[in-house]
Amino acid sequence: MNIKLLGIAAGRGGAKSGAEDGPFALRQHGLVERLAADGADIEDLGDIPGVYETRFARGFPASMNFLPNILQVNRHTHACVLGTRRKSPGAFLLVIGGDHSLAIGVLAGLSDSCARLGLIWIDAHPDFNTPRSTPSGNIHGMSLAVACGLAHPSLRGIADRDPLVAKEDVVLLGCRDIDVGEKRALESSRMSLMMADQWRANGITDTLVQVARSLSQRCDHVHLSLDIDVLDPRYVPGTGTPVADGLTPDELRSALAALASEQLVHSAEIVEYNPKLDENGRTAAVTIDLITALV
Ligand SMILES: [Mn+2]
Repeated sequence: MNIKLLGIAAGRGGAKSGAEDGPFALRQHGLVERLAADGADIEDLGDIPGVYETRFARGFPASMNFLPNILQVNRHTHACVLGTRRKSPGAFLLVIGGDHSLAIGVLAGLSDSCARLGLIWIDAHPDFNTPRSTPSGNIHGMSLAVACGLAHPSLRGIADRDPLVAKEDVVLLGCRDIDVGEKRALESSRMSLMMADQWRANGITDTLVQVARSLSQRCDHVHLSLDIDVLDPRYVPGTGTPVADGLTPDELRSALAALASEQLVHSAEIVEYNPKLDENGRTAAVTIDLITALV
């Protein structure tokens, strides 16, 4: 498979620092060599820098921490993703993060380069807050809302398209921690959502393959956004917002391998690996295993 690997060192979307070092750390742990050893034809596009400031920007709403920084990263990401898609439409775009705010720029670039985007969002959190509903002001908890045309106009102005994806073309899987405002917004949007326990009861692999098949029937590009906190923190201590009772690496790895064997997704991002919080590279090893299964 022809893979374009793009690191996005986004680190201002969450409360804890360290996610910006994720792409560098995954490369240090041998990600590129591992993919090449599996026979992938891989071009490493390098990293987009993700942290431009050291302090909270003044003059911006407290409900959107580091907004100028995050806008800059996502504008850069949008241009890079759009350019890569136009130059190499047949290649698999593999994005490594970085915190989940980077999804805004990735989805902006994908949306501007396809006719109809499909999105599978695998995450312990739906990231469906708006500046009005957010309890923390952290933009990594708003990325999906932005993509669906909610949230602040500035975050929605990056792509030509708004919303970046139609709500009926989004499926959320693996959620375990939903804020009150998110719950209300998800219900009124009639978003398709499966909590982690439901997903397991319905079969992790079968469900994921069915979801991807149905999206690929109506969308010309299907993207997977994978937040590693969907896994149980016992296996991935190196992530900023852990939630108990998650999936095991084996469950997710099998499901991703099934997706890959049918080539049902055309791009993916794997986010929220934080090397500062990792224990002896355990989380990096699991993350690299998942990425390898996916491509
Ligand atoms: Mn997330």
